[in-house]
Amino acid sequence: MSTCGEILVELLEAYGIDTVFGIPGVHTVELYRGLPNTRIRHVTPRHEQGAGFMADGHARITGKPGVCFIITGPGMTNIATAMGQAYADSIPMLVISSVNHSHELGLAGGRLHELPNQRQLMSGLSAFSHTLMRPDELPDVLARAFSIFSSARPRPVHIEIPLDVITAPAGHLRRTVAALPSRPAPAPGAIEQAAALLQKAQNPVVLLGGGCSDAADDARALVEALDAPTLLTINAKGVLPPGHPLSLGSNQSLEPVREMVRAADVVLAIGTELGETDYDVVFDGGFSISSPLIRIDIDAEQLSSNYPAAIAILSDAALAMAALRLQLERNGFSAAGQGAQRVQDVRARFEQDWPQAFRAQQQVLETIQQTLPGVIIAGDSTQPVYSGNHLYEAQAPRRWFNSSTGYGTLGYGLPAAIGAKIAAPQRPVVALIGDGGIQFTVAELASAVEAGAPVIVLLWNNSGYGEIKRYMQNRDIPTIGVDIYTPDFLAIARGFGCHAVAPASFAELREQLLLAADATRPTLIEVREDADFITAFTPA
Ligand SMILES: Cc1ncc(C[n+]2csc(CCOP(=O)(O)OP(=O)(O)O)c2C)c(N)n1
Repeated sequence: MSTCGEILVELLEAYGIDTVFGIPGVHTVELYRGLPNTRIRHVTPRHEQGAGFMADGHARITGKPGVCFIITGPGMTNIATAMGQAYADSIPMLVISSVNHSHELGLAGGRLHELPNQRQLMSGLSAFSHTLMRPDELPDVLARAFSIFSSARPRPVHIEIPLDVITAPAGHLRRTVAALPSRPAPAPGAIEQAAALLQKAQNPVVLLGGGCSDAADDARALVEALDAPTLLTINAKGVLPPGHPLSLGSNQSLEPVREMVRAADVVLAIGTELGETDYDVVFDGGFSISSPLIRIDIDAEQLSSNYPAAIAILSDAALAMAALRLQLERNGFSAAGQGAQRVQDVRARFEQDWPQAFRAQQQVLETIQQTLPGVIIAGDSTQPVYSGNHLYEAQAPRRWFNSSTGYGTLGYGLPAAIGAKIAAPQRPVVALIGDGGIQFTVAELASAVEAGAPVIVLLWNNSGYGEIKRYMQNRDIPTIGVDIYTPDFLAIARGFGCHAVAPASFAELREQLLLAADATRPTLIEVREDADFITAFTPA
């Protein structure tokens, strides 16, 4: 008779899961018994944090949950950081772990991998964490998880299975997927109120967040109907196409943009938590909204956090934006036609003040985008990522994401890029990462080679924690702990079985990118901040 572990993988396949990231251990081997009976691919990272980041990168491309198989205890504490990043960025992730025998839970018996209360630890990092006490709970708990993934704000879900339950007979369980709820539609009255407010506005502003990633057409149609200057969070990059006349990019932290938001007579925020890492990357508390705020969000709690809403609409972003546009049309509304001009005026003011350091980094990013059309860039928390967050315009949603948002961890960029490449093998995928960040998860180069995921690692090497050093210098703090020893990354990458190059010009960078995009192995391209072709952009 099939065990609970075997039925679990059958059910995951039935829910459309095609990839699982995990490092097996004696506590999870029974999750693997049934895998060959499915078409699910197993990818082995070198650390559970890598598993979580890969699952996150995979989910950001597919929109489906990234799934991990993780051992009790150390496996779970290792993946906690990745769950924190996914939680903060609203990424669907399903973490299935083992836990000690059901009769041992909470007894502190000193069992292998035992944590005092693993579920309690994980419940702070997930939509919910459930201990499966009987195989019969399995279909319902999976239905709960996939209901969240399909129709609520996406978050990680953790399901832990005691060792005796993984092996318990479960052949009697139903193998079909549950009927999943559809996403909530907006209340008609709230849409009428919002339309009435927007129609009266002379200076509206629209703020689009990652919740609009799958609603680019509706978003574009709505902001054009409103003729409103529009800001995109970093996870919303690409919701408006590059060069769109109403787009102010992700520049919410720049003073001319903030002035414009303060001067707005109505602000419409959709699928955005209005959080610090998008609206206040300078950490000075300077972003504010003084006009009536209309919020649209799939998460009821979010509608009343950070900024109170005058009109709060609980809804899927696409459904609400389509309804709002229809209502404006019905009301015979046509916009004043000042939007593009307002955008141009504000852009002219902030573009003249770009920091000098942005120029070389912009050149690197433009070289990548022009050389590799359709590229996905998964970034870490490094200087060219910060400048790209301002400058880079993604061709489409889900093409630019990084860990400088939300939780803000280091070590994300490389494994997230591997997950993205596994999800979209036909696209070039670049990990944009610094010499500090890569040392957190560099061993995942081995996983990429093994998985046949030829990612391109663009390593920004400034021999230290550059951004933190700058931060210390600006505050007259001695620069302790930031000039770290950096190894020979080219030798390390080759040791892992990757190609490794250090271009000496932008022409060479282009050539290497093209070769890397066609390669069957990963390529590490090291760009040193002090290389001549980079410093050529810095004034003497
Ligand atoms: C897990 C974790 N530890 C520490 C930090 C603090 N931190 C943020 S950026 C940064 C510097 C990273 O250096 P590097 O990857 O070389 O990028 P650079 O700033 O030099 O461009 C540090 C230490 C963090 N964000 N996450």
